Amino acid sequence: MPDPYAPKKSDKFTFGLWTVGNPGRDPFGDPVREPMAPTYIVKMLSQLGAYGVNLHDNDLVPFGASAAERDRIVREFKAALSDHGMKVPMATTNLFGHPVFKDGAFTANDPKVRAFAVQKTMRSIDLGMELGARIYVMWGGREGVEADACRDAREAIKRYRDCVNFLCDYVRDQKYDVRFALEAKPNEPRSDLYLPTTGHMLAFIETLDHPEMVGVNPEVAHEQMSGLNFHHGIAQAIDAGKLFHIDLNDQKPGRYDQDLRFGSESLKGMFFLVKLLEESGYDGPRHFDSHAYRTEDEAGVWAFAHGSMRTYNIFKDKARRFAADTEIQALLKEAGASNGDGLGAYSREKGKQLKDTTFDVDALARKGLAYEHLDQLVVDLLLGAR
Ligand code: GCO
Ligand code: MN
Ligand code: MN
Repeated sequence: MPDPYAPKKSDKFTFGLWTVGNPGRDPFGDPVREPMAPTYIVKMLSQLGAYGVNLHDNDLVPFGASAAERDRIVREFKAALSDHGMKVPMATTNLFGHPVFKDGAFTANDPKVRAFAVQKTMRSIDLGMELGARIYVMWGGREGVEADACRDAREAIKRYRDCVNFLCDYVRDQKYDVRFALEAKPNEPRSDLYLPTTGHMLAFIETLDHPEMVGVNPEVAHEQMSGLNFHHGIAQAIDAGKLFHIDLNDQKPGRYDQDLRFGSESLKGMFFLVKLLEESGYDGPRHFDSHAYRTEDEAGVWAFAHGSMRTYNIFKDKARRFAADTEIQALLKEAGASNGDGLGAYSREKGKQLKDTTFDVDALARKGLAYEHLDQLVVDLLLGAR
């Protein structure tokens, strides 16, 4: 019998080159795995059923490569994409690896560093366009501080805005068909990062010159580092029409950015996330921004990649079962889960009527909501006891 959870191209699963290509270096230890060529990653991921790969400029073209070298690398990479039927839906810029970015990129105090960061991003957007990307992610890797004395935080926000506005105009001028997705993170690698959550990003976007070109790329681990409920943030991004991309992984609370395999820790939270994505009609890539444990060899990396996609598909199936489960649905109906009856628009008459209405608040307060039972049914469903 074919595996019902096997990943398929139509599932739109993508991985960063930097994710499966992560050699397992950490602040305390050296790499434990050999580097993998991007063309090899493309082949292997395609065989596993992935739809595409995403990249930072320097995941593909080394920092400082000559124009001729760049063109050769890109040519070979494009050939691999076409040989293996793989897409590059998203591209991004590495604005954190080189020491020049030690004080940040768009927010750095030195205007030459800010200008270099914008130049690097423009070139990296060109590369993304050449590879067919339609989403451009901006993650402010080192846009933050250890010493808050170094600048007024309002100045940092203003600098970040100026750079994003400049890049939006660049893209418009080039007539590139691409949208930007901003990724928030509260800390790491800096002590504190500016624009730390998806909510901050959503508010910031409205202050841009072209807010319609810019949305968000929320990451599970980043919001969980802040102690937030990830799927609530996603619901708000969807509600605002701003969920342009998503970084799936997992995270234990109160730790460094662990980038764990999707769904390996927060079973219930990730179930509700997948349910939301699937039921909302989100049709963007399901991108995994995570990596295999440092204990793994190459076989472990592919087990990690396969497991990420498989878990997503299991949750998708569980979401279908949740919707088809008559007991769960009856409880939801009883609880008024979809009852959106509201007051409607204000009128003086309606306001007066409402003020004069008498509510039996004790009766309302007495009513049990049966959420314990409902939640247990979800647990049963997730644990396979239903
Ligand atoms: C991290 C980030 C990055 C970004 C990537 C794309 O915490 O390291 O999540 O992986 O998503 O750089 O911009
Ligand atoms: Mn990410
Ligand atoms: Mn991350």
